[in-house]
Amino acid sequence: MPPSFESSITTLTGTAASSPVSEVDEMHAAVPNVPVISSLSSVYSVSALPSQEHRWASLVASFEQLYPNEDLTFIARSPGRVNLIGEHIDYSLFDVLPMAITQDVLIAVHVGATDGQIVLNNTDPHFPARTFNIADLKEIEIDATVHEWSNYFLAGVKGAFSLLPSAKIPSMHCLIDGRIPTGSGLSSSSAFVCASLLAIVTAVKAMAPNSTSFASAVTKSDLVQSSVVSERYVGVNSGGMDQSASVFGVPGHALQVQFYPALKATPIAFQSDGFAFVIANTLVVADKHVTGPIHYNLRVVETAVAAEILAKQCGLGPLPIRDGFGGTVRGVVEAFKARGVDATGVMNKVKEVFSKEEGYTLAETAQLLGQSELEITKKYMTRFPVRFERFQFRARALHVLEEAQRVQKFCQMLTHAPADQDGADAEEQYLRALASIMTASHQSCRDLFDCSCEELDELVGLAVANGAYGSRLTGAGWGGATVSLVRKDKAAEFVQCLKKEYYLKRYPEISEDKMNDAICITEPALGSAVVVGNYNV
Ligand code: NG1
Repeated sequence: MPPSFESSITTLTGTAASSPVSEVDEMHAAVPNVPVISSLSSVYSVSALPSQEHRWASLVASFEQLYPNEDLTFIARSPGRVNLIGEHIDYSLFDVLPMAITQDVLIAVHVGATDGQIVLNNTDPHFPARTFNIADLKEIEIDATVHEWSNYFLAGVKGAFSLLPSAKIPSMHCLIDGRIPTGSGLSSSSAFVCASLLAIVTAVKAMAPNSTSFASAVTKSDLVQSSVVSERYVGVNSGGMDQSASVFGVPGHALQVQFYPALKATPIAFQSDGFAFVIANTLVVADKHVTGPIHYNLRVVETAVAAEILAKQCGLGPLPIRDGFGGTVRGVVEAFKARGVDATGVMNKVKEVFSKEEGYTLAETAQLLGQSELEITKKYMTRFPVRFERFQFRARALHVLEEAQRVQKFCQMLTHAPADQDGADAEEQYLRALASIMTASHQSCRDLFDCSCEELDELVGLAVANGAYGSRLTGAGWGGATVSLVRKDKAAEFVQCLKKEYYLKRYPEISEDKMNDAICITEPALGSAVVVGNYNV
């Protein structure tokens, strides 16, 4: 098994790292850097390579056409992710199990023009070109209320300045090519922020005096931690799963990402060859930057405030806080554990403290917390505003606790697949057991966390009816994609069935290309990388 990558959690629970890159390198001498790669075959799997070679060649050709007098210095890449299990628990600091996928964001960069500008072009014509003066960047404000594509790059700029406070960002002329559908639950936004931050740090490093290579531009853990903090500038009170998966991804492995007591990503190899994961996009765009106040950001508030109330009502004392924001359910579990109360005991406490199944008004919340409504609003709902009638503390906390247990069980099972000699029956039972955990996760997301939607439920139902062992929404939900566990030898047939029964029924005009983008058999892929040199093979 490849080693796990560990680093201090301080920047996830505090502000972004603030050490110059040389110090960062020394500090993390034992922590792997983002790789610098010279060949596409190190980035993509054999099956993905032909179409990726074509895509990269066309990106390079477009770059040369756009900037005819400028060399392509490097291409920064960060992939999306699919989460196998562990939904909406990263911001409560519980483990999750995502894997990086082939679909990614590429930023082709020329470094070293003398115009003092960052020029951003996008291969997608929906995203018009943008230019920024480098002199303005340090003070630049990101208006999170405006949905503007370049905000994600600017979030990367913020991250670069927090990582390298005295960095001199050089002129960068960029062409961006993103292949993760937005709002699909596959983390296009985090991949873009990670790729942007990586591109900027790599450019700074490339232009630094005495720089001889691109190596050691940034450690993986610094890239993750700064990206998490940076993405919050775009208006989402983000957890850390997406950035961890995007950066730490290992081909052929899922990643058990831990946030407590320190950020750690442990690759888990799939022990059985008999199954595959299929991602199917509902094509319902889940735009959490728009719906944050009633969906994602509200859930972050509900779970944090639920934790604070539990601590107060059960006399647990002050909880360690995440990001200056509030306590976490993980903090509650740890405090109870120290008092000899196990997970079932904690669930009983949740039911006892939050006995009102209909939820809690702000006034009732204030009473439970012993704080004024104004104090609560200021602390939890000002930087990331939310709208609600009643907080659903009981259902949210129960989902978090149960989902955390499902992740542990799923990880244990992944590492203990039946051996070949155990026979086909044993494997069948194994796959069924794995999948039942996924199905329970979907039910909990639907019923307790209320983050599913009609189309997700329909796709999950169709998946199971068409032979998937199990299926669930992946990512934030409210639209986006599902992930299904299927037999490898049945995966292609399964994809055809869903095309017929979901896509062609709901979207009769849909093209074959669009369907192929929407549903695919996925493989765990490499995380972030800088590619320099040969962009063709
Ligand atoms: P997506 O699917 O990218 O919206 C979001 C969060 C994750 C995690 C999941 C739910 C961000 C950038 N991503 O993912 O951290 O909380 O929802 O499990 O906020």
